[in-house]
Amino acid sequence: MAFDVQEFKKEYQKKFEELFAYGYEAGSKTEQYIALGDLVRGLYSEDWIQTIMEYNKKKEKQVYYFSMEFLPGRMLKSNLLNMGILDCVKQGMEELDLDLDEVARAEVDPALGNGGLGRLASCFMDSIASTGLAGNGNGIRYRYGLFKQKFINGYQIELPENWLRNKNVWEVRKENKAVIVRFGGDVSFTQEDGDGRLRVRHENTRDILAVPYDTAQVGYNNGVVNNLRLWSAEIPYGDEARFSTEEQREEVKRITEVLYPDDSNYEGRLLRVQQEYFFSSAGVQSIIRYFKQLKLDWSLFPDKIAIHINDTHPTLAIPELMRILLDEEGLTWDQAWEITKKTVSYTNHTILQEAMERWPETMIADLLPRIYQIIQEINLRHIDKKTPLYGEELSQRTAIIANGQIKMANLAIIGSHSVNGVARLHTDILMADTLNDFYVMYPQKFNNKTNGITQRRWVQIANENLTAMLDETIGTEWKSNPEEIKILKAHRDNKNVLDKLEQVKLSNKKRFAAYALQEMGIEIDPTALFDVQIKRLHAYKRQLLNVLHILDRYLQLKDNPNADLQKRVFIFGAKAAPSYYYAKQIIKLINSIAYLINNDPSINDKIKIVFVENYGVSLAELIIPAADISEQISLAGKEASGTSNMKLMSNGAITMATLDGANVEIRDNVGEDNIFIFGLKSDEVQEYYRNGVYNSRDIYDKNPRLKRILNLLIDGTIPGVETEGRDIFDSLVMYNDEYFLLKDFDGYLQAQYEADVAFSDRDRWNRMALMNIASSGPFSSDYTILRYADEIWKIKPQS
Ligand code: Z57
Repeated sequence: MAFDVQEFKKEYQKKFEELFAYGYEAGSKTEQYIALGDLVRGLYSEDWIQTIMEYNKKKEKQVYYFSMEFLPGRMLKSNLLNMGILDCVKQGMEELDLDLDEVARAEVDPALGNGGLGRLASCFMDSIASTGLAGNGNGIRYRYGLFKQKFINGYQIELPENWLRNKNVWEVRKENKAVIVRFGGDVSFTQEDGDGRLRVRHENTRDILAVPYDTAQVGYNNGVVNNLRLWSAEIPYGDEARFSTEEQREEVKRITEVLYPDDSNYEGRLLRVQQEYFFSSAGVQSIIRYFKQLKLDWSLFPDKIAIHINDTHPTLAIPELMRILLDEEGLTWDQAWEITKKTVSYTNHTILQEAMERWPETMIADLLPRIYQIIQEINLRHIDKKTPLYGEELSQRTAIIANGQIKMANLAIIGSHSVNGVARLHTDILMADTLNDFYVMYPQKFNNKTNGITQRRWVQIANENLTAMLDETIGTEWKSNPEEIKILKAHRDNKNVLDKLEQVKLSNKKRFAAYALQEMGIEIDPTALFDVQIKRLHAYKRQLLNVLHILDRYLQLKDNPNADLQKRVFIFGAKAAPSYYYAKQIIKLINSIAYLINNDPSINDKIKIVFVENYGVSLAELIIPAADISEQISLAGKEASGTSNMKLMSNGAITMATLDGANVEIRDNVGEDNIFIFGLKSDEVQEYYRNGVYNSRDIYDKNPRLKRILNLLIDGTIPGVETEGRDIFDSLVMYNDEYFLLKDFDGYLQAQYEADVAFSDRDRWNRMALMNIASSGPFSSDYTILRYADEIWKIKPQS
């Protein structure tokens, strides 16, 4: 981008004065940030217009990524990086006596997602633009993002996250692109004269206006600027009379008021399904409007449009597309069904039963009567067609409607042409087990797309030290072609490079140590081993197993203050769903243990525990570059992929892992010597579930080391956790330990011991870190997205 430092300084000063009517020096950080963001938006606006015009002109096939969640993180620096002006702006700000990083921190991190699924959507948006693909995001502009987490007396407290309190400089409200989404009403059929076909009349609906807010997705140094469209619910213009009471108006606003805070857990709430239909319908409507303006035959719709649904949350896009093609455009069922199936593809992100969406039939019938009819018809035709081929039993097991419930995964699979899992192991389990009935029927629909991450945010922005070191050592090709980072392997025995790597890590650890001291008053030693577990709090992710290991070390040091153990800092970041009582108990337990251990002088600071408040994208950018160990210890078979495992690996952390999700592929890439693997394998877990012989009480009785640790939970050692300690103890010992923590405990300790040994040999550890960084290229979401484009969406990068 043609832009120099002097020009930037002039433009920035001008922009600030235009916005705030005084000089930038006197402005607050927020104002300084808003002026910069506003200026940056102006700089890409021409490319943004140009990109959209090109797609239209060339009638390029486009993909629409429908996702209930997006977690983009702060956008200022990623936009500057992708526009190629990060260094120029940093320099200019410095000359204006401003610190870019400080100004950038004034941006509110938009928390429009819960965890992995939402962050994956944002990595994908970045990669779609950066690989030059014609792609759009479609989602919800929540008025309040994921709750802000506070700890009070060790307990999680949730506060509303008013992310829009300051101006959002990136979004553009497009009132002229608004559409109406209809709820409720009565459906009837009339015989039209002439062709004699049935026409649908859908009357007395509650109409809600969906207003799009568009945000640019800037590609990396390629001039492409795609669009992320987030919808907001409003009262239709001129319809104010129908929403005369405050309550009626509130009801409209409620639809896009707040993100549901549950990750991998389904809550059958009416408002949730309203949200799902709202953004699915609005998205499909705006696609239809675009397609009609191309003036092509409807049969060409799948050649121009791909709709991808991120998990089952946007599945109502399937019957909604059917509805429009049938009722509004007059296509026959068979025509509409062919188009719909060819257009839609679906990603499954979990095998956990509690995460599977099932809506009561009556709820959908009342809320979306026409959509309900269409789902019934899809189901009837499915059963009619499959029963003679596969028999009654198997066909019925794949029914969309059963026992008064509508199963969204079944609808998503039947109504799409592609079903993918998010890591090799996960996809294998889907085909062999969870979705085997469907795999038998539609083997050609199933495929794997292992998740990925964008190294632009997770290395270039989050870890500037490492970026500089890599540029110096292997050149800059890795930035546009992440696989090229493998060149680093050539330096694995170069002492000079290994030392530099250690210095990079140390400076990142110092940065985190400063944060821990400043924000939490905890003093940590930056030369200690930083052991990191950052992810949603969930029983299957087994933060508790990490806790058992910490308690084991604590006891070892209590017994022998000179025990030969590496100094460690255990870092946790995790939010619990507000209604997930057990997860909240685990938070309280960890905080209590942190208090106990951090304040016990007898262990000589050999263990510190830092549980950061309000973990999210921005804190991840601080923690990940500082990590030595990456904890990926879910029960094998439960974590679909994981993506923090990839981010941590890219930043030189060594993975401590079960063979779950993408950990398996990480091991394959990095090699046995550069990872710590332990625990049950997925098939062993399955076998235990099948034969029911697991007995955790038995392990407790027979393993004195473990027994002593577990007893700490109930003997008053840990202050302030009477009920939590007892409940957690019971879940592990009395209620048979659903996630096999006790079974995996010994293997975990052994792996942790080996990690200690490895860390004490600095060259060895640095070499392992180097090998992890050098092996992380294949986990770039650029490659993942190119495989989606090639194999599922059938779109090609623009030249
Ligand atoms: C979510 O974050 C994930 C799965 C879900 O079904 C829902 Br709902 C939310 C996560 C998986 O748990 C991770 O293993 C995976 O890496 C991530 O989705 C992205 O695929």
